[in-house]
Amino acid sequence: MFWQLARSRLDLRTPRVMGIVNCTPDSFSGGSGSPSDAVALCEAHVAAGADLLDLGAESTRPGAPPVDEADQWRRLEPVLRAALGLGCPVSVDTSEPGVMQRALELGADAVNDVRALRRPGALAVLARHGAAGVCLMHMRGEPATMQQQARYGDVVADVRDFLAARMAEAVAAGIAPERIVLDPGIGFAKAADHSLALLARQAELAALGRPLLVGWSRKSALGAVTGRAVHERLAASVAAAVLAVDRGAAILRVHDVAATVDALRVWRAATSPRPGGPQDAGGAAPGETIPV
Ligand code: HH2
Repeated sequence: MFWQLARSRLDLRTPRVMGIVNCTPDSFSGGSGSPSDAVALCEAHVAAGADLLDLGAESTRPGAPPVDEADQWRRLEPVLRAALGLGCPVSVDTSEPGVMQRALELGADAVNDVRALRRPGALAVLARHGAAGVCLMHMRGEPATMQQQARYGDVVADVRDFLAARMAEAVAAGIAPERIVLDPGIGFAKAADHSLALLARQAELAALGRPLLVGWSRKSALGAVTGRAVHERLAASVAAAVLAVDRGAAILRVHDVAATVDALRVWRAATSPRPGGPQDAGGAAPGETIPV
């Protein structure tokens, strides 16, 4: 299993860590301040072992105001330019086709869209950029009002059907399946129990046949379970991350890279065949990024 990105193929036989860089003043767990602060965070994430960076310029927390294309790009461009030189793939977290276009022209490896390419023109931008990756995420409505739409008969079936339909539409538009990863959208138009059901039954989403990217980091569902405020959710975030990879998630979108990388080392040590051990079948070592 791999994810085709603009400059590489990301080997997903081992789970990967995506470091969050919010170039925003108002993200739910705090923004990065100035562009130089955001670049410093990119560097810190890479030093801590991030496999990918995800740059966003518009908060999607419940109630967040929209940020237009020009303002998103003003926030993103200097950070993206620097991040692209750090030696790891960079995705841009946006739903705005104009921002996708500019980011891909500058060399971004992937687009991460919480609206799953539903804005007019978004599918066409990705179809034009032959190799760039895309993450399609489940959400209902818009961040400002999405929590009013957190009503489901069977949330897992709804999310699965939505992701299957968005993937089919993307493929029909000319986006190859190996460019796509899928995300259930933890906390997006979901009450805590909905998000927890998506973790409990994550295998039903993995059955869609594309890698799963999940973002549990500091989310409110973890606050509901632990009673802790946003910046006290590290242990809960790491626990959810490990459970998610144990149930087949391929990419973890996180704020706390170093802690997640350590937790994954323990998970891997406990679950992987050892070289020369009884289950070692030989072959290539997982975890390599293969240049295009
Ligand atoms: N969560 C957030 C933003 N983008 N993208 C994907 N694919 N999956 C997620 O779960 C996800 C996402 C919200 O987290 P954060 O970026 O930290 O906050 P904000 O949107 O307030 O900037």
